[in-house]
Amino acid sequence: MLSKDFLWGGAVAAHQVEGAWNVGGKGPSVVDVLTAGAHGVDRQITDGVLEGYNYPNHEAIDFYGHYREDVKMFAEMGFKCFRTSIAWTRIFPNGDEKEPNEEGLKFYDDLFDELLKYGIEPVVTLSHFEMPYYLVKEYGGWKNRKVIDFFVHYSLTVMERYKDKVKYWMTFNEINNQKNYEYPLFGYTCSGVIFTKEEHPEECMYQVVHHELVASAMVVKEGHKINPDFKIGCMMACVPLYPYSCNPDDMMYSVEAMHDRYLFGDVHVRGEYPSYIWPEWKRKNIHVNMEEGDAQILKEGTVDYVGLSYYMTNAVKADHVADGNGIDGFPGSVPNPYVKSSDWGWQIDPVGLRYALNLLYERYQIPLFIVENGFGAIDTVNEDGTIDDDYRIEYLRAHIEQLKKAVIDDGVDLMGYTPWGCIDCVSFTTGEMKKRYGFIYVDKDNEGKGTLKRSKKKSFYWYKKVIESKGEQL
Ligand code: P53
Repeated sequence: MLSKDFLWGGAVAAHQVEGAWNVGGKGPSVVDVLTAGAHGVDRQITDGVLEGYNYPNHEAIDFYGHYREDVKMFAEMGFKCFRTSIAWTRIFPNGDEKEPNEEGLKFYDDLFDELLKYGIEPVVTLSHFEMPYYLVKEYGGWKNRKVIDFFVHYSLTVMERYKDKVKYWMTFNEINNQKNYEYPLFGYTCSGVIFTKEEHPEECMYQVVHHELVASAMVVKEGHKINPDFKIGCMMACVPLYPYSCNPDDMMYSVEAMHDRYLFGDVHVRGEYPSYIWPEWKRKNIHVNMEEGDAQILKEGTVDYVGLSYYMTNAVKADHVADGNGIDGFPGSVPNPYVKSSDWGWQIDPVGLRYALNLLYERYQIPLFIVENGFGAIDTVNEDGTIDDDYRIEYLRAHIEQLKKAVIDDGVDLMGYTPWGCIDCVSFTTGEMKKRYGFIYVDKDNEGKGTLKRSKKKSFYWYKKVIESKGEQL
């Protein structure tokens, strides 16, 4: 059985739920210039906020105005924790100010108080695709080493402010997304840089990542001084890459391809770059500028736990390493004939979750936390207003079964489980509303129309039972 302290909950990110993009002194962030797209239609990055475009994150689901009502529903499901992020631009609208914006700080005080009122632990991501737009325009995003100082100042400001309210932190959401440097959305949202516009895109990507890894380590180190009880983690998109077959070439290629996934966590957890990266950089003529003292900082700021998102696996085939990195895949990835896919082409593989947890725990031997998992699907509202999302229940049930095996049969130290988009929110990759993950339905469509009314789906009642029974009643 899972322990009674297991952190059952749900997850969102500020920009995907809050809305109020220019309210309370908030400055624009990188997602405020992202238009709506669809499956197969890329979100555009516009040059500032322009007339005549649909920017779905500007209003999102107005969690800013509805959080009391929403938190009450999380409490009704029995959440032990709730993962969200702080919008950097509510605290530092431009990013380079010395003094924080009090109104922004106050909002998160109120939100965390509301959660704690119900005994729900806030789990907070410091940077979830929301860096200030101003830092992109004026400083070139994370290419610029100065951004390290701005981020550290922001992080320590909020850690100091919420030191008695928030215990669980994560630095950068899915820092490894940007390894897919050929797809602009990822570099832009992780780091405020469009790598394809750079002379040596891959080198530039590693340079910004180095800055982020240093910044993360500084925050871990200094954060622990603010409150030694803080648990500060990293966060990685965990997409295990299976060898397509037992052909030794496929097997070996999957090992190589996994280096690209692991690199980020390896530095976060072990405090140094792994052995495989140096020959790779040499082969590719990549030079990353590191300053004296960086190695020391990385060593001193290793994380307390690994947060991960898990949605899917991919299979890779050595003789398909042709077409570069598409949005859905990795070089050499081919459909896995043994698993089905969602309407958005994400492969559904619950056993892959147990595999992922084993991989990471064998490698790092520090606690893991599944901070995202879930099923993006189109929901239909019945005439009486109910929503029968059995497909979502089925997905989550199968994944929880596997995570239990990882904990109970394999001995993985797992802190908790927070399904993604516990309330419907704006999809990150497509900007759509119709790609829904929630236990709670929000009346809003892709065009931004709707009353924003909240209602409970069938999965709401199911998840409540799951938590009540500590994962026994699936
Ligand atoms: P949407 C790829 C693989 C796994 C997770 O995505 C990913 C991605 C895309 O980078 O992103 C996370 O909304 C991300 C969330 C996001 C969620 O997955 O496109 O941390 O912000 O909403 C789901 O369906």
